[in-house]
Amino acid sequence: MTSSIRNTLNRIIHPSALGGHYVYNRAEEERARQLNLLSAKVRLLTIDSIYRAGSGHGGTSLSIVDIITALLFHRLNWNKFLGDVKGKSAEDQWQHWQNPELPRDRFVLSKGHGIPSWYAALAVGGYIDKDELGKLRTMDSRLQGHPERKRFPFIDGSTGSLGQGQSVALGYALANKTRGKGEKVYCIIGDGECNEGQVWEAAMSAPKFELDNLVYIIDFNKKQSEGDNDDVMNVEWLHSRWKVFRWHVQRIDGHDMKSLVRALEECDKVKGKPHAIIADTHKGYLGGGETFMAGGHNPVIDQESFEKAARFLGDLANSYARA
Ligand SMILES: Cc1ncc(C[n+]2csc(CCOP(=O)(O)OP(=O)(O)O)c2C)c(N)n1
Ligand SMILES: [Mg+2]
Repeated sequence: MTSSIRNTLNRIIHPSALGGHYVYNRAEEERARQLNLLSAKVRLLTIDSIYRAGSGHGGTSLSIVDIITALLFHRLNWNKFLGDVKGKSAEDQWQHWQNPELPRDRFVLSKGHGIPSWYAALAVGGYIDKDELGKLRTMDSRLQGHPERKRFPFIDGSTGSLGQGQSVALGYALANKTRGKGEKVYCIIGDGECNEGQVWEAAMSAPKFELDNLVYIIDFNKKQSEGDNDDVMNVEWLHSRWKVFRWHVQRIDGHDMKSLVRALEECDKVKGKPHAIIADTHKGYLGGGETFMAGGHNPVIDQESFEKAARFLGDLANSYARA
């Protein structure tokens, strides 16, 4: 199939093409402004930490910053836990995190190579010290290049081997439902990751157990490490595939904070089915229509690119702060 036909079909199945147009109220606009401000800060710290480390997955991390910001600062019910551990020693945080009685949602970053943006978001929220970001990817640091659950709190799955995080998330959701705990499980998946067979085993199982407490967010940035999805293994049919597997499916602009918040809230309303949010994103997205280092997967960040992006993000943050 030629890519122009595929693009046309893609537009037809996009909810906005079906008249799914929302009118947002003032409170929603204001919340989006605050979240966008946080997003710009998270992007800045993400790039800064990768620049200082000398390596890391910049493009990957930047494409999910808005999703991560909406989850951490708006959606996850971690307020009690995070309030209790803010400013505490690493040891105290760790003890607290391990408490099985602690009621809290779960978060699994299945595309584990995007973890720098999660560390950055935790630093923006004040849950870890900003200085610790300078230890990204260093020996014995808690902040490894892929998430390690047994080394660092705030992580519910050690990931990096693509295709496995969905199964971990599904296990949490099943356990939660069985125990009637009413907590939600969120999992971010790469679109290239959807080439993995294990993703579809999880996709098949969740509806059987009616896991409406499970939310997969697919980072549909159209690229993977080896190039464009279309050239590696086509996943343009993501939307219909999740539907066929009997999931509640939404497709949104993954850089639009209002759509993200609305889609996450929509998941509370639909019962009896697991939820897939297909978020259209751009690899290396900086905000305001700009892309960092041509959306490269894991480019080595040179000083000029870093400084240019830092200036841009500083201006962007100021514009949200003033608005
Ligand atoms: C099982 C497995 N196979 C291959 C890899 C190597 N790998 C790392 S990132 C990546 C591409 C992932 O693409 P996508 O899920 O679209 O994430 P993005 O790069 O867009 O963030 C691959 C193939 C891996 N980490 N795990
Ligand atoms: Mg991708």
